[in-house]
Amino acid sequence: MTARRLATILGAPLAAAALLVALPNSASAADPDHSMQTDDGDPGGKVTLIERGDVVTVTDQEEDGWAVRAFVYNPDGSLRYKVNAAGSGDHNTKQASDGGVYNLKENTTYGFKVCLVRPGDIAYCDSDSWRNNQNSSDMVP
Ligand SMILES: [Ca+2]
Ligand SMILES: [Ca+2]
Repeated sequence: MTARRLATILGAPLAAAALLVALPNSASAADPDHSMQTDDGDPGGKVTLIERGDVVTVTDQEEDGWAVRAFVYNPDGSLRYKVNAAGSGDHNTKQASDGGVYNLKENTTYGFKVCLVRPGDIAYCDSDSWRNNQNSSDMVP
């Protein structure tokens, strides 16, 4: 079915949404298990976790003068690592295959926080606790 015919049937906005869904996701083959955005009204930042492979991705979603920083906290509340992205569409990924702190323990709950940052300023943070459950294809035990 062509986009034009879809548009006729569904109305243009629905057809556009359907086409977006149909397009392959170039950033990652897997949908994240967890996702949250910064707390500004039109969220400029996002962090996602794919449990398999401990894939943590921080994305700067807007060219708004703010960069984005994600924090990962150990179960005892101490900071495990942080990762930045700066510039519209820029993203940065850490995962188990990077080794060290980036290899999250399986069946363990970590704290995640995502904020907008600019020199001397950090704001619009959102935080959550996400459990890392899947270890079947982690590169490092
Ligand atoms: Ca930005
Ligand atoms: Ca792991």
